[in-house]
Amino acid sequence: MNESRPASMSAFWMPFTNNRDFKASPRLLVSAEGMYYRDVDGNRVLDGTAGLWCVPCGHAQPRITQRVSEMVGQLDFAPTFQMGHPAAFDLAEQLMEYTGHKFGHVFYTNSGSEAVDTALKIALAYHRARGEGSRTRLIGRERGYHGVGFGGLSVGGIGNNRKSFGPLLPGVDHLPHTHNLEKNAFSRGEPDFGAELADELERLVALHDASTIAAVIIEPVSGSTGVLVPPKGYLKRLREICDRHGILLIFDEVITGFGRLCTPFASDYFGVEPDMMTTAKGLTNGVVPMGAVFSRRFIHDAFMQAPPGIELFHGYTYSGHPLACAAGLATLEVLREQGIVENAAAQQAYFEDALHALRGLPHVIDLRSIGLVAGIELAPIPGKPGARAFSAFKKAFADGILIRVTGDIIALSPPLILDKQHIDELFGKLANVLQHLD
Ligand code: PXG
Repeated sequence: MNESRPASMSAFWMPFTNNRDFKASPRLLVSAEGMYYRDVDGNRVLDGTAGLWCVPCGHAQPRITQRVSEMVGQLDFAPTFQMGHPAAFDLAEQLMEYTGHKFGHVFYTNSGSEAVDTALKIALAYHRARGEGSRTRLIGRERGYHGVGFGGLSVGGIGNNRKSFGPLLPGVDHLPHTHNLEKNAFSRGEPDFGAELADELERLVALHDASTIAAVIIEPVSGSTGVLVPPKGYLKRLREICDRHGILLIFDEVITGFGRLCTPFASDYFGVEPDMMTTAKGLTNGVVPMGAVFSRRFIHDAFMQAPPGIELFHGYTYSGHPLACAAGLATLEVLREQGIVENAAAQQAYFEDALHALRGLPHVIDLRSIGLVAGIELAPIPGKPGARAFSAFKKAFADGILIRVTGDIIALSPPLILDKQHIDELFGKLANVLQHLD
């Protein structure tokens, strides 16, 4: 293993990174195991973010590592266009089982962004296949994050992600976001206020007419934009309005899927069933890139009415890559056999209490939590949005904890294998960081 510093950092154009700042004072990780990373100087760093929300079962999980190693020696690559390999079919069946057979089919991608674009394309093609080709409008939500493809960007609602790349897809509209600090600050779980914001969908239906609307896509809990938990009753109302008007409801569960809310999926937590669900990240425990779109049977059925031939002109070279399938199968085994989601549920109250104990520390204007996700909103430094949280991120890393920041919000989403000591370490060190922030 190469644990030395790279000779040059110039060539790698880093994603979503302040490249000049990073390269002036880099943070380099060289190994990982369980709840911890190790950096290039040999320091242990507690992973407060499960990588980028993608390692529910912890790092270097032995079963997953072993299965991927076996597969790479057995079948390094196999096409899935007019060909197949057993693991791709086995994983799909296992995923149907893990989601309680609420879905009938799964389409593989390599990332969350591709899963989102795939789901949007399936929604459009589904309506066309049924003779409702006028349903072309896609509806997202302000502050939503659905990856970085042109489809996901268009339905997404984060200004900085969109502003440099227009024109985006035409015929897109957005629901308002649900964040309301005046009414909902310091909520545990779903906030009380804001279910009626779902009725904005009725307003968009009145404006555009249902016959032009294909789908609504939302994150059940918004992650990247800073942990926005849906108000009580909001998602149920959205589901009802979609049903009333024949609009498909897509849940983007890229971060909420595979246990993050202490239930297998957010749809289980909220008791609301989407028509399609996009996933990635925890699907393979982050070990091999993979995304997947889950679809209810009636959607797939509509495509199977077409004359014989290719039913969906869509797919990726690496859809159902053998290594990703091996990682996915092993991840499901680990989730089931090692009670990973059950452990998350057992730690949840302690985690939530530890979070809310930060109330009163300097700059903290909100604490919010659901499952094993926590959001800590800081008052911005006037005229320098994001600077305070970014400084917290750097101090935290220097103190041995990895946190994520977006704007002036800190997001925590640790691996689900954590125990009380990890929670104490994470929040203890974070409190210290907050106490010493400018
Ligand atoms: N949908 C959602 C809801 C996501 O959170 C994507 C789609 C895109 O997935 P890919 O695999 O294409 O990146 C995401 C990704 C963060 C963070 O720290 C979140 C994501 C990615 C990187 C950082 O909040 N989510």
